Amino acid sequence: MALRNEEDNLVYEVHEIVVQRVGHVPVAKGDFTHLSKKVQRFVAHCVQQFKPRGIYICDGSQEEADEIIHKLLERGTLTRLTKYKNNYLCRTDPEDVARVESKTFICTQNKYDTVPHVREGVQGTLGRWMSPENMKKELDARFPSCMAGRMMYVIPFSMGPVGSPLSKIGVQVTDSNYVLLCMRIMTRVSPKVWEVLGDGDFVKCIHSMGCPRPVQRRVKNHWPCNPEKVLITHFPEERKIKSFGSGYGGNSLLGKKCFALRIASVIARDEGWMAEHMLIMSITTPKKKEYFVAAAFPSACGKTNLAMLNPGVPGYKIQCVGDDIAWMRFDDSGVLRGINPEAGFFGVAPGTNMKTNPNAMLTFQENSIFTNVAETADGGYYWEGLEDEVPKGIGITTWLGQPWHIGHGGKSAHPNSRFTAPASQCPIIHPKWEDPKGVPVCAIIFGGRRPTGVPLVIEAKSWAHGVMIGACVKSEATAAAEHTGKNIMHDPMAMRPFMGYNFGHYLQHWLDLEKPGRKMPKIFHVNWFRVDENGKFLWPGFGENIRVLDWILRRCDGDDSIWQDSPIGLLPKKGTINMSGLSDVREEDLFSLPTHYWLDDTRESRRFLEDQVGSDTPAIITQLLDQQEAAFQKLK
Ligand code: GTP
Ligand code: SPV
Ligand code: MN
Repeated sequence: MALRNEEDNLVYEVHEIVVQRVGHVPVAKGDFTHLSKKVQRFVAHCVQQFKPRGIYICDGSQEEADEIIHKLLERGTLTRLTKYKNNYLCRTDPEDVARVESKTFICTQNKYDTVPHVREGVQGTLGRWMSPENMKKELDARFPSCMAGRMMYVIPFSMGPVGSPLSKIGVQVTDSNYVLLCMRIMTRVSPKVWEVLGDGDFVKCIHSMGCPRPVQRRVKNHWPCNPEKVLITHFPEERKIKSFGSGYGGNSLLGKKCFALRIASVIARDEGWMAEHMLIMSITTPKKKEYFVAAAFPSACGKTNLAMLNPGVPGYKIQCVGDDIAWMRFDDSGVLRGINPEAGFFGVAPGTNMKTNPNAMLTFQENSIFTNVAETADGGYYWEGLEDEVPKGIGITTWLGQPWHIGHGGKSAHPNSRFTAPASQCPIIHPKWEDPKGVPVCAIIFGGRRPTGVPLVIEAKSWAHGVMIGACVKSEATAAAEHTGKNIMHDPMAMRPFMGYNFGHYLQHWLDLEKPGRKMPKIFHVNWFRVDENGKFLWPGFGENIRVLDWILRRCDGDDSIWQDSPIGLLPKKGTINMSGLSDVREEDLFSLPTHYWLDDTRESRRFLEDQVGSDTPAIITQLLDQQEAAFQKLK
């Protein structure tokens, strides 16, 4: 049918289009019939259960992003940061600002597939298990009709380069368009994913803010969520994730911690590889030799900063492969090769500035989303650490929307406020960061925030000893998740919140990776956070960490003149870490091993493993701790 005006010119051509429907629910965008049968079944099941008002099948295009951003600006969920190109500020409901570990569960038929046999009477901290039957009750109290009145977005995404043999595919449904925008940055969202998937299996990712219309609670900051009913649950056997009530990063961007660590660690165990909470970086030395290292630090302990380090010593070149998650496997020639399964950075904002991390700053000048940071009167972002990088005296609005200025008490940005930025925009992103084969990893570095006792760097004496060191990783608690516990917390392998299966089995999996013919990476432990008697950091950190990396790489090259033995591992011989140009570094204090501290620490770590991993602890780990204790006993 054609509509004509008086002069008989064609005004509109009107086509008869049939709106696709799944049940009664219209498909607002995309072609449902083009999805594989498995995806159709998954989506149809979600529609039936969650009762959205429409289905929006995402294609990852820029037009799609523009449309969603426009909608969110209009609604007030996003504010344009006019100082930059295509940068946005988002303020969440103040009750939804971090991962919620106490509401994060793994469901398997057998409890001990998920959690270790803890000592009797002990509350386990390495993973939370719930039986599928009990979980079903919890889910039934949340998910039916949870998307009423809202659009359901269907997001096809690849963790790792689309089509790479090391990559895995997920499909996320969500009723949050903020989550969609962040997933587009953090993962690879594209129709090519459907092609690569064919009729294959995918990780089923289900996310709802848990706030159907008409809303039952007062919505703050245009951020409908449901803090009382948050639940993040994983079914590793079915490769399925269900997350309810929160829109915050690790709770809602399901490709990240839920898939790339918890589900993937189970797949990795089954297939003989590793899914780890690690950065991957390349270091080219003044001699022009390139090395790749991976490093595991607990949340908010310095991975992003190390991955993008700006060297304090001339002659080194750093390139970034990934800042949070590494998937690694030994290739046919016995070399450990790693990829970064993500496509973006979800980085801690406070502390980031042109001195500490210029490469991160340059990454998020455009196409980025800032969550729970403060805003300057000239349309810029602001957080603690940017004091010297904004116009003097500028007016600031806090993350809670209050007027504020530098020197005012309290914090302007939430301590766990974050930037979400495309990795491709990082000025030092490695040319091989998307290489499907991955990069060869020669060293694995553990670390944490250890204010006392722990030296700047330690080298493990063997692979098994390195696994023990990893199992004993501890750190001061940070704002990355809600915490009720002690100040120094165990975070073995920096994986405590992200374990997908029994931690004892996980340690055994690590030990079993050592096989004849494999070039096992050397394992190290670093600590940038030791403080003096006044609580001041003993080590300048950030760009100066290159000095420690340099020592580590010389050890990887087999330099035997730079180490000395100690009960906890190999330490640098005095004078073998380049300290030139650094004033007032108290080397003695940085490297001291107080006997009483270490006797206590060793016993405490063994006790932790006995309590928390119990009979699932591999015997070699306990033996190594016994040896360590005996060595310190002799020194007493
Ligand atoms: P997640 O994204 O939560 O996994 O954190 P992360 O491990 O990537 O930590 P990130 O690099 O974002 O650093 C967290 C905080 O530690 C920031 O406030 C940094 O400024 C601070 N930090 C990082 N590296 C150093 C360092 O070498 N020395 C000191 N003193 N602080 C550091
Ligand atoms: C972490 O806590 O380690 C993070 C942030 O990287 S989140 O994605 O929220 O888990
Ligand atoms: Mn992290």
